[in-house]
Amino acid sequence: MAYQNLISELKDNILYITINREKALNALNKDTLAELADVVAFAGKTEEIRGVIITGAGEKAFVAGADIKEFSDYTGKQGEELARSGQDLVFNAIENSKKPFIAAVNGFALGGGLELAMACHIRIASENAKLGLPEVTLGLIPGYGGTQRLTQLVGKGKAIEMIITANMITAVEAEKIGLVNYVVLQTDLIGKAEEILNAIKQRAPLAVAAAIKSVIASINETDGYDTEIKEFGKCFETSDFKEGVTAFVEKRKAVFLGK
Ligand code: CO8
Repeated sequence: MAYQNLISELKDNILYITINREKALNALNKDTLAELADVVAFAGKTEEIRGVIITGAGEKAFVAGADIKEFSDYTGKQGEELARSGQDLVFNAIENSKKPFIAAVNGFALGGGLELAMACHIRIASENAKLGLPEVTLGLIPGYGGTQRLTQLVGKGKAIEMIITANMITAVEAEKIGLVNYVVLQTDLIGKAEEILNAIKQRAPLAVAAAIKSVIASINETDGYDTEIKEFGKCFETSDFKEGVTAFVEKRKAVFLGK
């Protein structure tokens, strides 16, 4: 697919998405968000895609936030609309996707950039990455789910501190508080994400999707246990379940078809 602000490439069942506005530190303007919405929907419905890696162009920034120049004269209503549509079409769509998304955080992940990383299922940061939600320096608060997802990931105390001080933290600090899963050299960043997705690619696709849905239900639904029970039951109806159990008994590697 040809996009103006993204590079998207499908290779070995992995969709690589690079946010490509390097001169603006990959800030998310409206066009980029629309393209992201499109590519996220494409990932969800394309069977061949087993996982997605999102990163930023260049070595300085993952995404330095929403495009400040674009919303500088917004009214409250426009701000609310932008936040709502962005959350629905991009951030929640990523979190609720059947495909695992990994954020490869290659530099600044600020504001909407950190929110994008937090919507992904797994985060890996390069050593030079700096993460933060600096919206209060602009007289705003996070609007793409940051107040919720940061709290879920690191707890109320750290989340409030990060949001109301607007201080950035290093990748190492982020790993310590559970905001990123791994910190690696920048040169190893995509390789680490591929290593994780290559492991996931060996697993039963429908079970992977059911597991993501059930974990996310612990946050977004009133009865996540019930979601888990239903998803657990559905797994028994899949051919992959029969294949997984048969392969175990026959002492061979399972071949999953996602059915
Ligand atoms: N938006 C637009 N342009 C940006 C952004 C951004 N978020 N970040 C950087 N840029 C641009 C700069 O304006 C500059 O452009 P130019 O060369 O034309 O002047 C270029 O990128 C390079 O940036 P700097 O010269 O500032 O680079 P530095 O190395 O000096 O500083 C920083 C790097 C620290 C990352 C700095 O650029 C910075 O502080 N950026 C802004 C970070 C920020 O505040 N992000 C949060 C934005 S608000 C947000 O994300 C809200 C999300 C919810 C929205 C809900 C809907 C409304």
